[in-house]
Amino acid sequence: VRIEQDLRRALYRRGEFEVHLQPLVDLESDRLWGAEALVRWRHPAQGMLLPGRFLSVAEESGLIVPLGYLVLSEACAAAAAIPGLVVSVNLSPRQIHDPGLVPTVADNLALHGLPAERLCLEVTEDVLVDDRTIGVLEDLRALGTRVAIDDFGVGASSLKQLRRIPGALVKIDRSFVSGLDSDEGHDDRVMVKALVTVAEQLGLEVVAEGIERPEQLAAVRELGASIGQGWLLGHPQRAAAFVTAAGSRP
Ligand code: G
Ligand code: G
Ligand code: MN
Ligand code: NA
Repeated sequence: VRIEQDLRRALYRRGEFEVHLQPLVDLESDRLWGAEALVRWRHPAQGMLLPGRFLSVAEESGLIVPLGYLVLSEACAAAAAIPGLVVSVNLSPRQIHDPGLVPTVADNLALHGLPAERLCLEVTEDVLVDDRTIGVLEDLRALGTRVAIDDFGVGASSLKQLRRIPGALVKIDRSFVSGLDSDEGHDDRVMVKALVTVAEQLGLEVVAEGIERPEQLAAVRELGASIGQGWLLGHPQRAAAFVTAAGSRP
């Protein structure tokens, strides 16, 4: 209850939440393709809190809905300031089921003058087993936004679900990427290769997450992932700093 009150105050009275952006890099051209929006809580006493510390409370209390709209708005504003950039925003189950989601996405695109294809919405594969979610994703795609399946390969869905979301980006969970450069990485290589093959057949793009070392980058490239994300390619940083840095990128 205390953290919930804290959260409410931080959101409505103190403006303590901020959006950080982490680069998504086109692995063919090495150019900046997009950025994932990651929320942080600049807590006055506890310093910078990562989502692991407050997301479950936000989700259970429903505060994730207004917090999510704040993230959406800041993410769209940042993307609109960087020519061609795609911004990717995470959606929790509660957000997906909020009746205001689709109209609010449409409002934000209009308000920030952001073309719909430059907004991507990330859901985890677990929510794909729910028909209601698929309906919402179809409505979002009808607006023209992109959809990404986050943390793919570790959840409760199956490869079969991928057919239900044409055009999606598939973000391979970082647990598959972490072992790619080790001697024991054979199974992970097999798995990533298989995912890329399935994705290609279905017309989906593959994003490799959690790239920390050059050997992992080389491996995901060779295995055919088209977009990369991870500390090697860039850490999350405050949206304003990201926008400034992107302006001076080659
Ligand atoms: O950096 P990291 O600790 O930021 O993120 C941890 C988790 O929090 C990720 O799984 C990510 O999907 C989730 N997350 C980060 N930002 C948001 C957000 O704005 N909304 C939702 N629903 N989840 C987020
Ligand atoms: O939404 P998702 O769970 O994919 O959120 C991405 C999470 O992964 C965030 O917590 C982000 O900070 C984290 N992350 C991003 N790049 C790396 C990386 O290279 N290594 C690790 N361990 N975590 C990363
Ligand atoms: Mn994500
Ligand atoms: Na992820």
